[in-house]
Amino acid sequence: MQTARAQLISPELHERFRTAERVVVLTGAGVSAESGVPTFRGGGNTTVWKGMPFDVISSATMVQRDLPAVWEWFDYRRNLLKQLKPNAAHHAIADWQQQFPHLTVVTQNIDGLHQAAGTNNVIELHGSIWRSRCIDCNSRPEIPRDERRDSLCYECGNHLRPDVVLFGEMLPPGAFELAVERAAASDLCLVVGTSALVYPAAGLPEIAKSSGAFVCEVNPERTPLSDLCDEVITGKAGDLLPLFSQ
Ligand code: BV8
Repeated sequence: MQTARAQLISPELHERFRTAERVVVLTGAGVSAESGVPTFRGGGNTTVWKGMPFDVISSATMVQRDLPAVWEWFDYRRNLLKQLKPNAAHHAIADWQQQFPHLTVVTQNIDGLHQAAGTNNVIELHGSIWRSRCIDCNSRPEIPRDERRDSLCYECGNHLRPDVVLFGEMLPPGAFELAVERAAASDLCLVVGTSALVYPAAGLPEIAKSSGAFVCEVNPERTPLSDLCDEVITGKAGDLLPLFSQ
């Protein structure tokens, strides 16, 4: 009787997974879906907050126009996250640190669940919901889980904003460059739970592919990246990722 793994993961991917040295894992909201974190797009709908599509409330323009409204959106999501835990997909990825000499986890997620599962040196392309940033002196205070969030900077007294990358804003200095470097040096690139619509993050698998890496997508739905991939595994990350190391 063929094991579940054998049915879902090709002998070639299994061999690549067994022998890979340099692995890059790019994740999106889908890897946190089984933890209860709402995704942005799913079932054809796009997340709307108080009548605004998420890429409007999560935009640089909105910070200029109405910072309290932006905070209300991120405070709501942070309070949701407080009860949520990493799922089997986050834990599988964390365990891969023991298997691969060079594992780089690049995430678009701001939820901190990879780190909560024990993954080190996560490249947070879009920042973190657990940090604020001063709009003037750029200090980045952590937001304590169980205390009220400060709205003014301790250093200079100016307003704090969420330390996340909003639409129309540059990614954190060096983060994307490091992700590109690792993707270009990788021999296996796993793309997990992303609709691959937001750039420049969605451009990373192509960089890995054009540098010779084997690219595999894990997602219940096809994405604009599926045709580029050497292998597409259709299903939930929490069900599938633990199978890779079996
Ligand atoms: C910038 C933080 C440069 C805030 C986020 C090129 C072409 C077109 C547009 C652009 C381009 N270059 C730049 C742009 C503009 C824009 C962009 O890409 N727009 C898109 C909408 C077209 N990009 C930017 O603005 C970026 N900045 O380019 O700066 C610049 C700046 C100034 C001047 C000159 C140049 C900044 C983008 C970052 C924005 N911030 N997040 C917040 O969280 O609110 S983006 C946010 O949305 C997420 O971080 C993520 O990146 C994206 C959501 O995508 P996913 O994570 O993939 O989630 P989604 O719900 O869409 O999909 C979930 C998937 O999981 C689905 O496929 C589903 O099937 C799957 N799934 C569901 N369940 C499971 C599952 N998979 C596995 N298991 C499951 N159980």
